[in-house]
Amino acid sequence: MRIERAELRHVELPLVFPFETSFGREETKECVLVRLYAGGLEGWGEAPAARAPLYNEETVGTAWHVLEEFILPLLLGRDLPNPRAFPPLVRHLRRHHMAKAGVEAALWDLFCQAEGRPLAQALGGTRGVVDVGVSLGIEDDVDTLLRRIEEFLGRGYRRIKVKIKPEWDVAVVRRIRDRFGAIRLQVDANSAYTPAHFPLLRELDDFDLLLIEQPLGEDDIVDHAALQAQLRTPICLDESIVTPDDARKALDLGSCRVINIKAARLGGLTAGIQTHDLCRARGIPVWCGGLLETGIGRAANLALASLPNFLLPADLSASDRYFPEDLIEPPVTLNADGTITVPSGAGRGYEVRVDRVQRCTLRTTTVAP
Ligand code: OSB
Ligand code: MG
Repeated sequence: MRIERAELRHVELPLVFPFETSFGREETKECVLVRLYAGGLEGWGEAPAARAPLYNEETVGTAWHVLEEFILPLLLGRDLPNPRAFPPLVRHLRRHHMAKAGVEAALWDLFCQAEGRPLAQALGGTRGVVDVGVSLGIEDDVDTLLRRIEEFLGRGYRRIKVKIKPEWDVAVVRRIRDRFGAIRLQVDANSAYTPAHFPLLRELDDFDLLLIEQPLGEDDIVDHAALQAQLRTPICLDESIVTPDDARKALDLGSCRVINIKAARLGGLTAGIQTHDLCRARGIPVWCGGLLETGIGRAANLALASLPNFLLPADLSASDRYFPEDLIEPPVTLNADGTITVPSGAGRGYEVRVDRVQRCTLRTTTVAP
């Protein structure tokens, strides 16, 4: 299929409530949307780089720059046999994984539409519903967080993830356990701790958490191995796993027992599948993470999360957990049993509400060959 033209959009959407992690607080969601045109079809993808380089090194600005100047010019006017031909095309461009992932997702959407098949099926998905949870940020006080958890349990979420950081950890988890008992609970530190915190992190071992996500530095699988050896609770790596080969190394070292797969962090859906396959071959469970994606990015994550080795609940919530108004239709909804149904339509399986995309666009450009 010949890729004729591309459109980039820097969008900003209000969040239903602010999201605070150990690295900062977001009141709105910003990202770059990629729209590809080919043969009368439109493919959409999301590069979930944020406004500032806090989760990783990418930003809306870097993604825009690299997409416009380097990635899209390699693609436009070209005849691609399928989306798996895209990663080799951009392999020589170092990193910028979110930018690449946005284009790859749009290509998958295009090709699946052309073939009339759902994205999940093309990726190798094997289940029609995905078990999900909700990721909740740091709040001003524990009572506010407990009220949030109660609200989301009431909506039917059956797995809760809370963000932690030094001074907002053991006591918070204890209050959650005291209040809600044996719910499925996990924590995410986004790299907020150092080896000096090992005694404190060992205290978290008493709370039967599903996992402890990325406690230490994103560049440090060595100290994570030392910590995992002291814990009963599985460590799950997020930021540290940037390529499928990083997963191999972390597993060889014993740095974690679970891996969070975000196609955007890994450079695309193909790299996500490769990481999934590698973990599956080693008996390591994975789960699908999120970056507060709009419905466009979440549709791709949902399709990926339908692969067989996604064995723990995903950070994929209903549209109304994130936005007053999502960019897709129908919105993503939660089933009564705490799952989300994988759509059966061709491509991403949701309509893009271009009118809403237009309203939240801060900047747009067209790139042509
Ligand atoms: O570390 O998983 C993370 C959001 C922004 C940046 C990092 C992370 C997150 C989340 C959100 O936890 C999960 C979701 O999209 O629901
Ligand atoms: Mg994380």
